[in-house]
Amino acid sequence: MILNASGCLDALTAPRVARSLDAFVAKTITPEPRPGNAQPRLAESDFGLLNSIGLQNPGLDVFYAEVLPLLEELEMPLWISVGGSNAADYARICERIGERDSVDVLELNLSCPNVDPAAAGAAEIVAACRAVSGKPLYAKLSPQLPDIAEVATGVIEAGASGLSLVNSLRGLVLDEWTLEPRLARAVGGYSGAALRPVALAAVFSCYEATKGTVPIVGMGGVQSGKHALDLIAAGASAVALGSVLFGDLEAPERVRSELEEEARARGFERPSEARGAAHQPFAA
Ligand code: RRO
Repeated sequence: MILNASGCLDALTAPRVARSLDAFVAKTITPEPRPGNAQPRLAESDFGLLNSIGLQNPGLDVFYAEVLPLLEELEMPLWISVGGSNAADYARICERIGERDSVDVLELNLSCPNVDPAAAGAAEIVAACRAVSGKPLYAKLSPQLPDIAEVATGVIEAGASGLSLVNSLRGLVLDEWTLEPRLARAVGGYSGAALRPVALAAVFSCYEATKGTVPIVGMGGVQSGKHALDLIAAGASAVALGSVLFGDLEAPERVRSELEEEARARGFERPSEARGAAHQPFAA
């Protein structure tokens, strides 16, 4: 299964790529509109991209009335990314958006690097959302958690159905001559090729901690079918493409066919058969 990472495609570009994705993941929404952070918000860096969008979004009401109907026209499974500053914010969005049949999954963004962290703990947010919605809930976690596997098992116990691993890393890029930060807010979310080993390690340890019992969307620097296969071997059941989409809208199609070839070349009939191949078998 190949998805886009939240925030890397908007409702207007989506129709150009939608057919090559198994589901469309929308940019994170919050209860109230947010203008986002000051410009500049994007800077290229070695091996990746730094962003400081700052959760820019039209807010729940406008999303529900104007953006969701556009996404529904894609006639494909929709994953809606949910944000907020406390558990009640997340639950409010899950309750409202969760009513729609077109919405397959609510992805709880517990890891935006560009806004102040949620005051509530991850498990508390998941439990509040579980209480108001029967939809699958995926917890999107930060690669900077001191022990991501511990948080992963906590959110699963609190009612999450799956994990999205990982969000961007905090990074900084300085102007070559002025030595000032290239982003208005200085530090931003760093994604791209350099995130690959970090994402692999997170998927690997969360798969191990959950004994392969929950679905995991792996993401971080995927640019080829081999990168996707690595994440699947580490434990991902699906792979999402992020920054690669900014430069290459053909990437999902290409990665899908490369992934099938790379899996076959290693004796797997389907990529899904390679899930967990990087692990020793679990003790019975
Ligand atoms: O909007 C952003 O600045 C942002 C978000 Br919500 C996120 O989850 N990850 C990211 O790198 N940027």
